[in-house]
Amino acid sequence: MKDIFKAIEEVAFSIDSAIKNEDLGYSDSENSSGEEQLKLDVQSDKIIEDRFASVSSVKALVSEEKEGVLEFDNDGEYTLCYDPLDGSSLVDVNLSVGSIFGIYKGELKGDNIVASAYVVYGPRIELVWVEKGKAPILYRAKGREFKEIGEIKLNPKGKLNASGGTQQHWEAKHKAFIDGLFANGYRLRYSGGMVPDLHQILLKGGGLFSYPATTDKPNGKLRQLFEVIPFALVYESAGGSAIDDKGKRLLELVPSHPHDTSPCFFGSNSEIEALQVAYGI
Ligand code: P6P
Repeated sequence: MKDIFKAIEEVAFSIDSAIKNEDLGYSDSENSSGEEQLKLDVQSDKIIEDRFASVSSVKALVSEEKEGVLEFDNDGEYTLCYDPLDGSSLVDVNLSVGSIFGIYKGELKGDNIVASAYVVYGPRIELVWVEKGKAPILYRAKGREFKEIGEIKLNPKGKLNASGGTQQHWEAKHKAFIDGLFANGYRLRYSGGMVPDLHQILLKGGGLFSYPATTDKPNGKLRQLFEVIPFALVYESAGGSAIDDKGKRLLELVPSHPHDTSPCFFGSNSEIEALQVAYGI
């Protein structure tokens, strides 16, 4: 998978350049989830598609920005499922955004993810890469190269609380649980960008990221293949936990459609255990 890692390094610099220099306007199209696409969404997706067309170990691409599967004519063994620019609507207020990559072997489901990566486009470009069975590794851009910084390990208990979703649509048990964390001194850290919000918890001592089932989004908002399962591999590999609202490991999800979503909770073990008690799961 070294060829995949190298391609992700290269597209990270290209997308970062597009963020900093290209038009922020809306395109005249929608993605598969019916969301209006920014020109940056479309451009980031093309950067990834063009680069991975020459990665011989990748036989197909599935993008959050497009319907269907793009098959390549090669003997590759992996399928790359990716969100090219998650949280792209935050670019026009100069907040950090990210790209998310899930590398799958075989059927597209949680059990079959073999590696994942994400890139954070912020004051610095940072990249986290994880292979199943190993610890996540943090890399930081210096000039036009990524330098390895070290392994990421989640503390058993943290102090940050990233509580997603519209609060007026939270279920009562979720609101009571989140209010309880704040009553116990947890600090709100939520930008509306999944990548920087989850990255911050990983690097700043742990805590909880939650995007629950809500009355307006009963299956949650975040996509299983492109966002939820890749980050579940990162969090479990860092020593934390990642579950849905029924207590199922997110790495056991089996999407019935490539754009299926799931309620999701990522965090240090202490906070996930507290959630399980509060939810009775
Ligand atoms: P809400 C960005 O649009 C995104 O897909 C994720 O990056 C982020 O975690 C979530 O939506 C934010 O959603 O409903 O809390 O604004």
